[in-house]
Amino acid sequence: RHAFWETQPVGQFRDIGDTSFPEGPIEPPTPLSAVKQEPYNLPALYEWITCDMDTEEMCTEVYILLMNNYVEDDENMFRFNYSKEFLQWALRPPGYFKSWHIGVRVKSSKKLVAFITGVPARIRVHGDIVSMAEVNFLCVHKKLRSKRLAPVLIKEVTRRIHLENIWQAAYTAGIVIPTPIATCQYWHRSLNPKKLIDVGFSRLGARMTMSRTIKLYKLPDSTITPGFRKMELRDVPAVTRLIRGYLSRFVVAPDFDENDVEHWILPTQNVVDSYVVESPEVHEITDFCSFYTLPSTILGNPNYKTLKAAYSYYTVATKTPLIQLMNDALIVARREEYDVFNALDVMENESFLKELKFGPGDGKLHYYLYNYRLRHPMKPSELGLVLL
Ligand code: NHW
Ligand code: EN5
Repeated sequence: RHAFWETQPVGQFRDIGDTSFPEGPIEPPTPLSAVKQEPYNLPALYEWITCDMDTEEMCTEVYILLMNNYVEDDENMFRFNYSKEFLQWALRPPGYFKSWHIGVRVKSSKKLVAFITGVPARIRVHGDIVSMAEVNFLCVHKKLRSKRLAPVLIKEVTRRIHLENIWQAAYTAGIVIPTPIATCQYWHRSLNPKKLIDVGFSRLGARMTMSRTIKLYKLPDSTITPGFRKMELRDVPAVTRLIRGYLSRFVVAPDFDENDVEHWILPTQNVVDSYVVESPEVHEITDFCSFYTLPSTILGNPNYKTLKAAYSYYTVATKTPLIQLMNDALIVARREEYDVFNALDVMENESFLKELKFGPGDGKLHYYLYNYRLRHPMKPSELGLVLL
């Protein structure tokens, strides 16, 4: 069934429910000298490259490969269109390795036809902080699909991660492979319902007219929570304290320090947006919310080219009711002309989704760990990790 994944140190379907395995690494690390020193073989027409994401040229090549060949929904109506600025942000966090940004070119034409990446992260699983790679942006050009190139890319990124003495990884996918640690549901909150309906992202509900639908999703022009403002550099220590305290409740979550928060949470124009609540009385940061920007290309629509989507990222509410904080996030997203606000049912998100008029999407997101076994699969609400 899974000729490749059955050979890998991941939980196997046949072992589900078997609690005799201990939690933790499936295989021990090997000495670095035992890690293969040469890249895996590619078919003769292709060659490996390490992508220098500092250069505009390389970023543009990667951007174009993904724009034309990355993830689509099940009916091929939309395709993720990560921006160049987003890719630079996602791929160059504190301590990143350039050698983990891997491309495949056609030798003769030098055309980029495949890509895979890792970035380093400390991820806590129950009580253990594990050095991992977050693997993302696996992509093979549409014309080279089903030739078993993906397993070669995965083995090569694994090899280069091992060379940095890292032996575990976390990743997400829309497909089921051996074996998810959690399966999450995508939810969508319409901000621009007319466009969403026009492009086939959503449908007019039963007994609903367009004008009733627009009214249903209408939001106020300004936020409601006193002291709600964009996060600034000076907020990093307070936001780090909030997020560390909050994430400690979940079974799997990143172990963020101030450098990580500065990179991953501090606003970056058109990439990630974060808002804090500064209590007007004592000037203390009591809450924050964040979302990242990931547009999708609308495939084959004569009137619209892109769907502007915000994805809920990390949110911590200690004083403001979570529903009110997220409603303010919706208000700023609408004001900044996002068409839709997406969220997974991770962390405490279930508690606001229905009330704030999110509806379940047709997509699921499965979470995976490489070379780390969990004794029990998790509920989405036990997950404190959002991957891009
Ligand atoms: S998920 C998004 C993945 N990308 C896309 O869906 C883009 C559009 N599709 C494509 O480009 C986020 C191709 O269809 C791809 C597969 C390249 C997906 N994860 O070459 P073959 C991520 O980037 C397995 C894992 O013939 P293809 C996360 C598949 O099950 N495995 O297929 C990435 C089969 O193996 P099996 C996937 O369609 C995490 C084999 O590939 C997969 O031409 C990567 C078939 O290969 C997926 N999304 O190319 C794992 N899709 O055993 C990281 C297919 O079933 C692991 N496959 O026979 C950790 C590594 C680091 C460890 C460090 C210690
Ligand atoms: C992770 N780093 O399927 C990368 N998206 O629901 C891998 N559906 O947008 C992630 N099909 O339901 C891969 N509209 C997994 C995600 C792949 C992309 C994907 C889904 C998630 C999605 C939309 C459009 C469906 C178009 C036809 C959807 C319904 C919205 C509606 C709004 C009003 C209230 C009810 C729901």
